[in-house]
Amino acid sequence: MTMNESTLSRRTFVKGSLAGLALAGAAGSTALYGCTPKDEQDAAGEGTAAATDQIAWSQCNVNCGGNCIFQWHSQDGKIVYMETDNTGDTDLQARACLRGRSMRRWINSPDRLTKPMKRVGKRGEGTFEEISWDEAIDTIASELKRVIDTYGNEAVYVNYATGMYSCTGKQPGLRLLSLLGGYVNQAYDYSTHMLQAIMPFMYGSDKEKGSVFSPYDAVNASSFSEAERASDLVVMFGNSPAETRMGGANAVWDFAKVREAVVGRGGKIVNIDYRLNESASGHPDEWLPIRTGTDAALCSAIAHEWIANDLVDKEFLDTYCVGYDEDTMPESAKGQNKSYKDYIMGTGYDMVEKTPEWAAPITQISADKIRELAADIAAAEAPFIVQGWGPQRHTNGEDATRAICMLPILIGKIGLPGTNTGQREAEPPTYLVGSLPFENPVKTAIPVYQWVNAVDHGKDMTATNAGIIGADKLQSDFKFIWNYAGNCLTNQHGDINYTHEILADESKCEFILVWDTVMTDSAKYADILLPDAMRSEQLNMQTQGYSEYYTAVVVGGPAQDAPGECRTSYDVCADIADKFGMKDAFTEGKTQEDWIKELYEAGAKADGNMPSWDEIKEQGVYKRALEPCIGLEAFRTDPVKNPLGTPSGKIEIYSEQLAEIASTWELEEGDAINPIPVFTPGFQGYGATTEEYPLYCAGFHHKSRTHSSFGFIPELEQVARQQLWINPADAEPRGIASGDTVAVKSPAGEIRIEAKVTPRIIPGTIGIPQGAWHKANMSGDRVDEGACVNTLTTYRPTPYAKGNGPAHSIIAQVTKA
Ligand SMILES: Nc1nc2c(c(=O)[nH]1)N[C@H]1C(S)=C(S)[C@@H](COP(=O)(O)OP(=O)(O)OC[C@H]3O[C@@H](n4cnc5c(=O)[nH]c(N)nc54)[C@H](O)[C@@H]3O)O[C@H]1N2
Ligand SMILES: Nc1nc2c(c(=O)[nH]1)N[C@H]1C(S)=C(S)[C@@H](COP(=O)(O)OP(=O)(O)OC[C@H]3O[C@@H](n4cnc5c(=O)[nH]c(N)nc54)[C@H](O)[C@@H]3O)O[C@H]1N2
Ligand code: SF4
Ligand SMILES: [Mo]
Repeated sequence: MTMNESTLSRRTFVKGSLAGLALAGAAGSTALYGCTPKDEQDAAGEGTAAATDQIAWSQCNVNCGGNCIFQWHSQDGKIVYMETDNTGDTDLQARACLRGRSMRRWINSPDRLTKPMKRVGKRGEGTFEEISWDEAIDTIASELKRVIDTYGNEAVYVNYATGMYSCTGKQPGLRLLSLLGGYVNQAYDYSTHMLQAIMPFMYGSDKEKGSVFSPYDAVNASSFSEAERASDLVVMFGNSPAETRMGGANAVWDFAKVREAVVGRGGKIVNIDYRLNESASGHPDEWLPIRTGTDAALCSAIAHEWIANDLVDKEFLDTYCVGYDEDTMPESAKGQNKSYKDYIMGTGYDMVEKTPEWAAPITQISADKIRELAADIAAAEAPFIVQGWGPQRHTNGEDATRAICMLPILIGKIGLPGTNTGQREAEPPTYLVGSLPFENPVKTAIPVYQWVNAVDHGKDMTATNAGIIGADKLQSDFKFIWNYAGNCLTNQHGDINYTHEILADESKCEFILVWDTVMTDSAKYADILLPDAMRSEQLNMQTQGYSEYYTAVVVGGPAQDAPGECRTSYDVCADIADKFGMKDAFTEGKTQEDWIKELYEAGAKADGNMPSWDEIKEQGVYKRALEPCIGLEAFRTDPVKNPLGTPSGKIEIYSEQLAEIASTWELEEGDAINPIPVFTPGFQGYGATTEEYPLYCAGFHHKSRTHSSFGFIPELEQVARQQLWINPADAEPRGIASGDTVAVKSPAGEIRIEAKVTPRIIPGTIGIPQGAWHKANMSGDRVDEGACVNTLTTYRPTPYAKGNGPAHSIIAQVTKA
């Protein structure tokens, strides 16, 4: 399809759309960012260029979750500028952030991949030769066939890759591979790995018995809009919507309203983070600095304070929970001092009393301050305790994430107006449309972070030594990796230097297919590298799944034709299927447009209010508001009628299942799985610093990129630079000033980065924005001039989740370079 077939002229658009363009001009935000050519600023569409100006709707489909709306303006088949959402109620406008608004620079970048390529140098070296689509498709098909025939379908793995959320994003590949017998599945994700694995033991995940835990639902967490409605104290643990939910209809917008409402009614916001993040920026009084990786120690001390002062809600704990104290311990653990209260009061587990004085040197928060926070939370009518995913992306993440949830549990502030369960604010997955269907015949799954081990020694990996799910063990090492729209082969995975060794060895993984739009670090490891048409260069549809008070579907495009020989993955996968005689099974006789229409119409039928296909193609956007929600409200109202999906149907502070796993799994030395949420330092966590690596180091999600996406756009880098956050107390003795280039070294590798000396970070911990592009000579010194934090992370999956905890748990040294 060329753009002319489906794009609308501006005049048609003005007539047919729900909201006129008058609002667009009023917003003026494109002009603010310098994207609107002067002669294009006529808001009503009556300007000189109107006759040739074409509008196409599309979306930002990167994985920040925002799915903000693009309104492309093209002339003569070429995008000239972009506006964002200006339709309907201003509260429901999915306005793109600066990254989204720079999408034109990505789409029209001279760095775009435009032709299929095959590797000619060593794997990882990045030397390629252009080939024809025929050769690329032949090679992929024959390698797939060879690997499946030789090793079986469990040798095929689709790598974690989040660069393209669209109803036709990665699905064509998954549908193709499913038709060919399948591939090994992923359990959990890089976002919520430790949380997603461990939380079901506490809040339950069994459909037969009750609800199924998800970090992305409106059942286990309350929405920010609920905090806005009724909370008088918001306590945030490692949660920064101003950095991680930046879009116009995203949590940052709602959080602004939360602050206004909560502070307005005399309440407070407390933002617990190792750095003064952007959400607390401008409100430094809200910041409570904590040493990275020690939230569980803080929460334990708060628990101690409440127990010592008789502030816990014993009735709630007895009725709704298992394992707070001896009264509700399961039979198997009774009389052994294994309860949570025993742990806190020093009569069980490590026999150490978790007083504020105990926690102070661990957390770097004074005992007085801990007592003050404990008193504030206890005094609040409706405390809204919420965690981002930073605290769980640590090597002790399984314990840290549950420890935070203990706060609302201990005082029974769950399922009530204005409260939250300790989870991240709700992101109700209200999907208005589905995506290209497929069913993978292989049921085996690996914890997603385990894939490098599966390449190296998959056949040795079992349920009890590697967390394999759905089977006792893996049948094969991974021999074929399919990597579509992801940079997790290296850049976004852990320990790039180690992963390089594994991937560069062609006797291990025998074939790597990468599909991207630019030459990323992961792309350098491709055997065949395919150039993808971007979503704004094809008909695109995606539903909003993350915003908490709004959902939408966007249909539109292309805004311009894709450059060079870029094709849609749907068409390419159909051609690969053809080599197996399965083209008809793959397409069912439908084009991509046919599928999108079918999926849209199925969604429209279910919703009732959605416009017709013809109308949505004209109007581009359909959206509707969602109501505030209270996590675990039904359970709170009637725990017998609405039990949780745990074995007991209650909140399991002590999990018998976890105790069983702890006693049967084979764990690495130093690893522990704990049936109750305790403070464990974790690998390269508290107490692990040495003379060689005297600092703690953590990453954070950065506003100038979405992971590594947008990382090559210089204008964005200029706005929010890749800098090492270091406190003056750590910088001064090292002779480091802001702007200096410094070397950061960890046990895994070394980077170069510019220093930002700032009191916005706690002393003793340094911070590095994650997602910068790895740039090192891998056959030389391997020093990473791009400052990718994964040059510094050590590949050691966490004890139970086998997850990416080391992403934020690093020890390091900094010196002037
Ligand atoms: N701009 C932007 N937005 C994004 C993304 C992006 O790359 N860029 N990525 C998106 C994706 S896929 C995801 S999963 C989410 C990620 O969302 P999160 O996982 O919540 O983001 P992080 O930045 O890792 O962590 C949130 C905060 O926790 C802090 N933190 C780290 N360790 C600790 C700790 O031990 N204790 C405490 N109290 N705080 C800690 C960090 O400083 C940070 O401010 O963001 C999404 N949004
Ligand atoms: N140390 C550390 N590591 C981390 C994290 C951390 O906090 N610390 N965060 C982790 C998290 S939460 C996540 S979700 C992962 C994310 O890691 P990834 O899923 O790898 O995300 P991106 O880095 O955004 O890579 C997306 C890729 O998709 C490509 N892409 C974009 N659009 C298209 C398209 O239309 N077609 C194709 N074919 N390609 C496209 C982009 O160019 C980019 O290379 O990173 C994880 N890694
Ligand atoms: S990066 Fe995220 S917040 Fe920014 S425009 Fe894209 S979807 Fe929206
Ligand atoms: Mo993520």
